[in-house]
Amino acid sequence: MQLIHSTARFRPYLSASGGWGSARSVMNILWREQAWRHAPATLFQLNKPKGVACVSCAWAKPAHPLALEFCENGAKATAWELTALRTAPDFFARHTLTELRGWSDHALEQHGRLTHPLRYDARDDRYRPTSWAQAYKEIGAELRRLAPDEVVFYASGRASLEASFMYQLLARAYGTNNLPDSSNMCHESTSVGLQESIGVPVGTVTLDDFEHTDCIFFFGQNVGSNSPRMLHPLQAARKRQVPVITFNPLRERGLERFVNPQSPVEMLGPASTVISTQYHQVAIGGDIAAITGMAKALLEMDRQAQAEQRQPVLDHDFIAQHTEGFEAFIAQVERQPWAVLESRSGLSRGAMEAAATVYARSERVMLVYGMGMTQHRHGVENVQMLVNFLLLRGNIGKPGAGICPVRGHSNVQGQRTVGITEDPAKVPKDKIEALFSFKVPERMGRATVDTCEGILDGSVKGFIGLGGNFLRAIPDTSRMEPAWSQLQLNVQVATKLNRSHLLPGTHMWLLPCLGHLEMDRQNGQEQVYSTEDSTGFVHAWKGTRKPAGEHLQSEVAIIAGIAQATLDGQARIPWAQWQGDYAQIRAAIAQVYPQIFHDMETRMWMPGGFHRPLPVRQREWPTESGKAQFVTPQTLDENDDVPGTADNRHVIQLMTIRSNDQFNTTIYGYDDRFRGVKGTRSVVFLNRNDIVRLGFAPGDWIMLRTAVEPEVLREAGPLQILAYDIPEGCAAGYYPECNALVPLWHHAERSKVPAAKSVPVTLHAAPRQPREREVPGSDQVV
Ligand SMILES: Nc1nc2c(c(=O)[nH]1)N[C@H]1C(S)=C(S)[C@@H](COP(=O)(O)OP(=O)(O)OC[C@H]3O[C@@H](n4cnc5c(=O)[nH]c(N)nc54)[C@H](O)[C@@H]3O)O[C@H]1N2
Ligand SMILES: Nc1nc2c(c(=O)[nH]1)N[C@H]1C(S)=C(S)[C@@H](COP(=O)(O)OP(=O)(O)OC[C@H]3O[C@@H](n4cnc5c(=O)[nH]c(N)nc54)[C@H](O)[C@@H]3O)O[C@H]1N2
Ligand SMILES: [Mo]
Repeated sequence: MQLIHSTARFRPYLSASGGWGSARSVMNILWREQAWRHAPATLFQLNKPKGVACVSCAWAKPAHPLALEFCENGAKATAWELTALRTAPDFFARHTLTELRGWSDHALEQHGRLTHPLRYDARDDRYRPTSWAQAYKEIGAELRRLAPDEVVFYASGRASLEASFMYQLLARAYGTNNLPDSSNMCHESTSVGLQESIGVPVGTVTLDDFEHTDCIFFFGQNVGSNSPRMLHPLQAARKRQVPVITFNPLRERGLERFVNPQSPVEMLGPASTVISTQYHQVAIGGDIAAITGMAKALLEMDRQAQAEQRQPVLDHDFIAQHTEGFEAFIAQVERQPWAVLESRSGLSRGAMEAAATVYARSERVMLVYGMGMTQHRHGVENVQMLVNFLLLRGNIGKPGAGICPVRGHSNVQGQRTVGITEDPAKVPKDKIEALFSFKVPERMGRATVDTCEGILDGSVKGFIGLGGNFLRAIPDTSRMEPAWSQLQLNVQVATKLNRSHLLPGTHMWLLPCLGHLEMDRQNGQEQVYSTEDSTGFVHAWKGTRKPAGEHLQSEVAIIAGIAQATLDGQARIPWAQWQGDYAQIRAAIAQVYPQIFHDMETRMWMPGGFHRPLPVRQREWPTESGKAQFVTPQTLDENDDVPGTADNRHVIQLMTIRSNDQFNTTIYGYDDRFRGVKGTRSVVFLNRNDIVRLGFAPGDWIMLRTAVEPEVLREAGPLQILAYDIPEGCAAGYYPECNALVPLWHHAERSKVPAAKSVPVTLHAAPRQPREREVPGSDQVV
């Protein structure tokens, strides 16, 4: 059920991103979470060398941080974790799970931190407290009853390198490579696409590059809400007159204007920094066409320059020496008529030429991108098209240039580095086998979509979740929920209650863990842990706050507990010793991955962390042929399920996006300040011409239905229509409320990232207008 708040309001937001709006928003959440007393001290330590890891995004942590190296959303995430509110056993004595299923995502998490290990009791439909020892013993027994390939080990991208390394060893020693993770719904298109194009699965840009670049492109990434700390280096670049060229269907405020909330001069004065110097509102799924257009313009400029005996526009030496596939790519570009590129991208030829002109003038170009590129049917081609564009002028492997995927969770990139992957070929099998005396299973494991398929057909019977909110994050909600409650074993390690915990199967445990801001003592010693950020830097961190409860265990301890109860002697892994001293886990990581993690114990404390080796930065390409690859896209449409023909004009492409008041499925509140929405998430953003053409009016309540595979009814709503500045034929709605609309099979080819940014939908009048405050469980603060 949707939340309809009595004070829903829409009013365009006129201010810049950052500024007083940001400061106010931080104060509100500190107040609501009753975190006034202790959170500010933690905020001062965030993202500092020897400080505390922000639990929010994966953006880089500078060696020379600002006085306050955190953003509005990092502060919200901090307050959310350090809340004084608790969800203790007395809460579960009062509420059955049937009742809690009626609560909103916001109300569930807002109730506060989990405090006790819990086991579901079907007799009275409640969670009851249990002891850790009992929980491990019973979970171990259930795991031994199941066949290893019937169980999956999911990880959300927050767990530290230490916990992640142990977790993949647990899965593999148990006998399976079933290691789905949140990046399967996120940047897997990057991992697949970049690996093939340049030979590494990660981005090439570091913070330093922001200081040397002379042009930045942004594709499908909402910096103001989702990686706001990047606005600081971006603002510095803008002050050097570096042009920023953005491609995004929405005019996102963070990409338009910014006021640094830490600068008194900016806060008190009228000036904000203009971020984007060109803003192209590309149609959803129109980026391949837009980049093809820019490449076409560059080719024409290059020919002209050569004819006039001026310096060529393309970097022909680089292309000849370092790349393959250029001719095929160029032939494809030349075949596309401008009229087709204009209609597919939704941009004029002039707009594409204007962007190409700035690109041609710039010597060091960086390209930043996010979910607007990866979450499409052709998400992998999208990523590869970005690389093609950079290769045309040798913009990889020199200072100030490169590709910059903006990762999500704080350690999502690092998890993959230390072995969280379904593919056994991607882990150093021989080293693991020699060190830990067990055979790494050979069978390919399940990633996220395969896991969902297995839950649907019954072949996945057990689910261990190391954080996250799997059931809410995956597509096809109405098909997945009933199947989820058929699991025989479900173990969730979490800090807060969420919907994945509320549909128990036969045996279900909810295990509360320490948050990353909290002090982790083992054997009387304070433990530290480490993460890898979005730019490939590895940092050490330490939690400093008093834990939210005396019964919480660390993720490392929980993994060790389950492992010891499950594996008898199948492997020689010193679980108990590791739990007592995390430095020993790091020593093991360094033994398995010496090139990246050698001398980790000292290097991880360097200001700014240490960088993993990235040969691509020196133009060594670890691809099969040793060259970077131009990969010719097979189509101009990022989503070709519903052809854009005249009889399909009632079909609209929906992207599911984040508000400024959420972290994934964690909903802090109901305002999306930058987009002018207040007090509700039950809206759909539409172009005014589409609204009228389809026979509706702004303010009408509608249901959205998925237009592909119509024999299966997939529906979301009721949602209120909001007339918005978005290209025709495009719509936006919020994730996770709209996840029911995304068919499970509607994912990127090859990476299987759910195509959450392009769901073909149709609009239908809602059967009734929802009543105000239609929030079950509204004893909660909303
Ligand atoms: N505060 C906060 N921070 C977060 C998160 C959060 O939820 N809240 N989530 C974290 C996680 S896990 C991740 S992965 C990242 C996500 O951060 P982003 O990558 O910014 O993801 P989204 O918010 O989904 O926004 C995608 C952007 O792409 C645009 N877009 C959609 N479709 C297209 C398209 O076809 N072409 C183009 N060019 N643009 C398009 C949308 O308008 C939107 O601006 O942020 C991380 N940081
Ligand atoms: N339609 C649509 N679907 C999407 C997306 C989209 O843009 N559109 N985005 C996708 C993306 S990019 C991602 S990354 C996924 C996110 O998927 P997940 O990572 O699975 O989901 P989160 O919402 O980040 O998980 C929130 C929960 O994590 C738990 N938690 C918080 N901190 C900790 C901790 O320190 N330890 C442990 N053990 N638990 C903790 C809390 O209990 C909280 O309820 O969703 C994906 N789904
Ligand atoms: Mo993500």
